[in-house]
Amino acid sequence: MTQHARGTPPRPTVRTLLRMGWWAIRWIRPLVIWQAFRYARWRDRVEARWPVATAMPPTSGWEDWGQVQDVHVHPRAVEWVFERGKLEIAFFAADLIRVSWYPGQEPVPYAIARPLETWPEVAFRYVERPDGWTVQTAALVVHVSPRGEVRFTDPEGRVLREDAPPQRAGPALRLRTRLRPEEHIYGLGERATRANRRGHFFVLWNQDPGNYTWGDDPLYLNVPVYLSLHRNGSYLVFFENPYRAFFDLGRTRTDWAEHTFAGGMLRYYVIPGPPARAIERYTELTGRADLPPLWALGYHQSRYSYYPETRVRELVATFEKYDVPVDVIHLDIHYMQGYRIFTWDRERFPNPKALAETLKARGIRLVTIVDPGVKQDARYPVYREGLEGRCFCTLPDGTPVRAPVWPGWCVFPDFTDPEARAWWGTLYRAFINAGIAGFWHDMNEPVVFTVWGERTFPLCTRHAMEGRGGDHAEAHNLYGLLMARAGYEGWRRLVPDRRPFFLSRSGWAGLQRYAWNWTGDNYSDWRSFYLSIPMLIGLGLSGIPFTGPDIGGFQGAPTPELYTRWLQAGVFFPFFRTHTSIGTPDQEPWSFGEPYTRINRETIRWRYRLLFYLYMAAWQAATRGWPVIRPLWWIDPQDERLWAVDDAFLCGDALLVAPVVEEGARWRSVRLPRGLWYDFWTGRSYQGGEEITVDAPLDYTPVFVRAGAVLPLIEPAANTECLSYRRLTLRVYPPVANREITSELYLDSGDGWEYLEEKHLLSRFHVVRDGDEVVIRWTREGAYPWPFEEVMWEWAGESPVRTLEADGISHPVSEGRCLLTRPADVLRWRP
Ligand code: MIG
Repeated sequence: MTQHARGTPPRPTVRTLLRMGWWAIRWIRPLVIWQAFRYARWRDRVEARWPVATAMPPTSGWEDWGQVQDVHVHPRAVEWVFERGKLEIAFFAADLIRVSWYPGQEPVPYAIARPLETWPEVAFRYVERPDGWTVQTAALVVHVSPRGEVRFTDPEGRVLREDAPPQRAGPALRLRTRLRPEEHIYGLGERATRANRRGHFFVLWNQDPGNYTWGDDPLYLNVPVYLSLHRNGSYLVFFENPYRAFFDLGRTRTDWAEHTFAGGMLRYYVIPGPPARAIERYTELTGRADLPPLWALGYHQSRYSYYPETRVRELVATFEKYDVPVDVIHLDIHYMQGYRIFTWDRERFPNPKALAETLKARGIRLVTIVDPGVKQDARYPVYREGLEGRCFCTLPDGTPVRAPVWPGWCVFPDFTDPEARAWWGTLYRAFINAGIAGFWHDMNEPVVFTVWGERTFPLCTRHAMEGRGGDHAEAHNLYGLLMARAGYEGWRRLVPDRRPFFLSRSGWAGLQRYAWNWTGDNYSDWRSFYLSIPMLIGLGLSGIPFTGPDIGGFQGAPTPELYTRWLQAGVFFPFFRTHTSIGTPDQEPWSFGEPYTRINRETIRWRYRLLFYLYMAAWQAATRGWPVIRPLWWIDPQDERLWAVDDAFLCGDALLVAPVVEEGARWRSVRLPRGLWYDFWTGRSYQGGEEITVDAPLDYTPVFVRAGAVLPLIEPAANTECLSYRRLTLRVYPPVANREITSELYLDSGDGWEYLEEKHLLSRFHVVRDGDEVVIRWTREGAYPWPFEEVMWEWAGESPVRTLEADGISHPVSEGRCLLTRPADVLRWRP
């Protein structure tokens, strides 16, 4: 058992302390370290004065709800009255139910995008049985026993999940769930471990781990949601409870999961069904991302920090000199005046607007970092305004909560207060007017500097919680989510006609509605590169599709080879950004000399060639909640051999990416899902369902294309502002069997909201083999005009084709290619 499980506060390891100490001495001013010492003392005092019962769950005193006394059936819910409380099961949809055990403190529904009232009524059947009661919808049967066991089965009677009678001790709650021997578990937000979470112990408490590597837990962003896969099927469960929680997923007892919450209510949603469908439902409940502006899918360059302005201009010039595409440059904390958020250091950046304009003229955008801490400085308008508006967090007696961060003593907005959020949303105005294209939220776990103890606010800090009131034990995990919400809503008011771009380090369930996420302060080593794959898979399965690691690693310096390999994998990550820490060597695509510069340039150019492919995956995320990065089992959940794969992933519907995560490796093996696959680089086909070994020269990372796919490729460009719409290449990977495979291609103007009013063009390519021929039916919907002048059709099959018939007219195919000027409805490839 860990310390956490025994109920004592998490204590950093000696290693972390040493690491943090060294970091602090190097980069934090001595005065601020002194403040961190004073903060720690003060925090201990106020926490002793206002103890919080929900700081940590107790180790003893657990009791259950007793026996069922009575049952009530309502139009959308069934209620069981127990000796010590009640159980309510509410129906959102046939495959979405909510389980609530009362008493308990109702959550403020920050995660929920679609409340119960907005779902159509669900038909369900209620049956009394000798061993309890069942309620049944078209997709799920729930059985409740007289002592409070709850069992979920599919309509055929296969057991999906079995919960033991829950327990409580004071405000704390505990639920044990039986695990099947082969059960695999995915999700829980951001985790530094394998994609399968089975057999691990997790803490759900957002925190800045300093730097992290495999096994460190928790990190910045926790989501109490997971997807479970076993031989009877799959389901998703989401616990709507933001308090500190411990999930022991079969570590202490291999066949049981134990979920312990320090407070709140035992309320969870269960969604049975295949993973893609379950995530669609989960994101219908908790919301989906907006379609990002197209430029956000381009390449981003960052470091801690690019300054002054001349350095930024030089950086842009160097991108041009080396002919490396780039869309976005990120400005880290040194652009500010003494780390005061929403200000500029006028010596370093004399004219931000002019800078943004010249960059924009070259197609490049600026994103600036924003921290939640507001420097305590009477002459600083943000501080004064926030104070006047009573926007900052306070203690129960009204004294402001003050803690040191980069600027020294700071106060912190209470993002659980709608008025504070509204005020905060206005602060971006001047930056938006200066041409800043997006915002990067950091330190929002929230984290503060302290010499000992938890690096966050005192738990007795008060929060508005939309007026109902609460403390930091409840609001902590919501802080990053609500900061993102404040920024996002501010943007939507200030900039009605452009899509927002927010990047957030912390978050909780529903973050996808407001922001992208990057995985924080990793290391420049091979292990951390490897780790980024299961991390992104896990975030995607937690509903957060737009994610990426610091490419090349944050802390330390990557070898040239590591940087190149990481960048090659990054082409397929939704968020494609190089970032590095302060005091590290240059980490730009050309920083490592030849042949790396040439390879890195080509790598980034591939990102731009694949841009509309990625945009399509982004559109799927926005409309269905599907992750962009998917585990291999996504397309074949029954194939158990794929359940534990961590070193390869699917990007969108058609591509399987097998990054080279080992130093010096020039080949690697990969287990392909069943079906036919094509090597993207060599064109060679492979029968899936097997482990194969392929070449992986330094120039590229192995990528495979699913048979039946139509892959859109465009000409690379310096950035998304200067994309050429002269030619679209559609590469056809012929299928073997008679099964129809559908590929999608989504196009619109790349920004703005017109796409919501049909101003988009959704193409579907239905590909099927018909004897010797391959037939493609191409349907198009939406009012956005086809933007390309010509389509180069490419045949990626191994057997030769001689003609391509487009709407009845034959065209010769030469070397597998055929140039057409217009879209067609039916195409036939003929040998
Ligand atoms: O304690 O703003 O994760 O990306 O460069 C470091 C400086 C604070 C942490 C972020 C990192 C960023 C850095 N920040």
